[in-house]
Amino acid sequence: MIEVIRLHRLNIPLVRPFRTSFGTETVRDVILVEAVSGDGTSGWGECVTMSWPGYSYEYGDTAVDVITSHLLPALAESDDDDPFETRRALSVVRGHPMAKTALTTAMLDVWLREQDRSLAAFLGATKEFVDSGVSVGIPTTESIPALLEEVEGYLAAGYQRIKLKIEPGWDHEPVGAVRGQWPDIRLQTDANQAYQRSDAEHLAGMDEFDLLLHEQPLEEDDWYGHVLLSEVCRTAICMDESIHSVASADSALELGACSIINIKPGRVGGYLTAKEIHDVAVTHDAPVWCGGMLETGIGRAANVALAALPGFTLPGDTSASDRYYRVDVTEPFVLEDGRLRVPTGPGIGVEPIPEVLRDLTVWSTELRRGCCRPSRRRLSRGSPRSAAIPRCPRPSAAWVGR
Ligand code: NPG
Repeated sequence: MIEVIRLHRLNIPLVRPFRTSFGTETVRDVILVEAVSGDGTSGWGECVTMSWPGYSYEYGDTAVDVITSHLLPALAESDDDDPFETRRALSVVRGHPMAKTALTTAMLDVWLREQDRSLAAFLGATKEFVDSGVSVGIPTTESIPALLEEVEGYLAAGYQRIKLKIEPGWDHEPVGAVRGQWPDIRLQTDANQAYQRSDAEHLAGMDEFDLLLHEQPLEEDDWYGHVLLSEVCRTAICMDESIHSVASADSALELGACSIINIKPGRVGGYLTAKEIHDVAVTHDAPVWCGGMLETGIGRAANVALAALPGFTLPGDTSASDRYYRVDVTEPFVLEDGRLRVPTGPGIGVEPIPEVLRDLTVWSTELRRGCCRPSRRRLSRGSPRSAAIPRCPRPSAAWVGR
């Protein structure tokens, strides 16, 4: 049984700013959840929230609040660590899939380690390596030569597919320039909801670049808009932000809103649901691929295990650690012939390097069964977020800060 939950909040500088249509990230504000069982086994999960609600409504502070004030109390009555039961118990909290994923992955990691079983085997992985793609942000200079130079570096490193972030004003020209320079590479775009239905013809103008897909061109709840766009564009439409569940994946494929799905465990509430979405897509004959959220080695390890399932037929945003970080929290993931090796050790197969974890941590807290009030905080470096840590609305529930 899980007796202790620790939250570790880290700030890790990115090797280069990552600009998307919703904002620019220069430092990854990441929360790692550590679950510790009665016999001292630790398991790890990564929370993929950003520090602000740009990609979704969740962000770091809401994740800390939801985990401490709502998710842990929801588990207070349960002494069953079975991952399906844990998911069921947490369903009383609506939404907040990233917070749920972080907590449930840490618990799943403990559960698997205690059975000496890998996450990859548990999910049904069939591959030893997964193909790596890379996501290329909008250059902060908006310079095409800078973009081409960055892409060239990734291709030289062996990446098997290039994804270009686009937005109105940064689309045809950069995409055409990359296609012009490399006529044969696998190339796709990601708009992060930056376009409108009225942009359909404009987007269809990129069909000539022979792209694998356009990812999430329209707002996440514009289902009909995506159906219309799928009819106008020859390029396949892929959904990311719109897909939150097995039902939404099934609906999107059934309605023709998209023909490809980007599966991100953090967006759908965990690895069990991510696997079930994969299974549904397979029944539709729809390819899926594994998205990325600038994960450290903790989240990356679990994503690579998922991407090793047979329906993941397109290269994912499963890049090497050095795409984002000079120093990763775990042993780094490195490209081997444009692929990453699937971890085979128990659980997620990796853990943080203690000194690196210590050096990058800006805040942490520990909760024990007994009450859900996170009473003690440690701030190893200045962090304004400490003030935002919530008071528990249900002080009698069963987790206590130390
Ligand atoms: O390789 O980890 C990665 C990042 C891939 O482009 C990527 N992620 O919209 O898919 C996305 C985007 C993202 C990054 C979204 C950070 C949210 C936060």
